[in-house]
Amino acid sequence: MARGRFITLEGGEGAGKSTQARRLATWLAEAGLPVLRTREPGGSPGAEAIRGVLLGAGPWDPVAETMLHFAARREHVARMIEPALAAGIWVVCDRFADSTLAYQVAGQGTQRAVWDRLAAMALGALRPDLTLVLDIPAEAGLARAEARGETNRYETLGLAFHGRIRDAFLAVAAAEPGRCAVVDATQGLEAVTHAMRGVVRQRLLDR
Ligand code: Z5A
Repeated sequence: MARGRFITLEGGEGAGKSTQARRLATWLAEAGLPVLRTREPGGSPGAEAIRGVLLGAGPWDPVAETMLHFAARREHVARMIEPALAAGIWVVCDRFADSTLAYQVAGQGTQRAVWDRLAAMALGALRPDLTLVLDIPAEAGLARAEARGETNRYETLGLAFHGRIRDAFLAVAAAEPGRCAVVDATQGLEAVTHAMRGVVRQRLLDR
């Protein structure tokens, strides 16, 4: 049986990741592929419990927060993502390890070496086959998230913080063009969906 493909969606607040992850998973399922849509932090019972701690409490020491994200991720990878991929299921994940690089390393000042060590322990050789970086200026993304009405503690960290997050995602995409594709998330919903489908077709389906 062919291994499933692993697609992650990354980007700042309000970029449209959750909306587009739903659309992408539905589109792949309609094409006849078995699909698991999931999210981080969370995606398995233990990781969802850690999500509650991460979003509800704080502020955390940056290294402790980085470790909590990787603890949740390890649980998610071991119990959900790896078994799904091994069973031939395509996995669409709303945020993954690049978010820790953006939020905890670029945003909160955790050393990159800490991320490298935790990623090696939690992920082994696992890497996404494709990462779609939904790019939007921080101000516009925060405005969308605020208009939706719910906010969590990350959304209150200010424009300069969220600007660093955006730059970090763009830096990851520039450093790993084979894995990542940047999609202009300031476009309307349909245009973003269309652009993402084009990338998935070209990079994964037509090969
Ligand atoms: N975090 C971290 O620090 N480290 C990590 O390693 C990980 C995460 C994995 C999880 O929160 C938080 O955890 C996250 C980073 C941190 N920070 N925050 N906040 P979450 O899961 O609750 O939130 P999120 O991941 O940031 O998602 P979001 O704010 O909900 O944004 P989104 O998923 O990108 O957008 P959306 O929900 O699809 O859309 C937001 C609104 O915009 C909604 O009303 C849509 O209808 C609207 N929208 C979406 N696309 C468009 C377009 N194209 N045009 C117009 N309106 C649109």
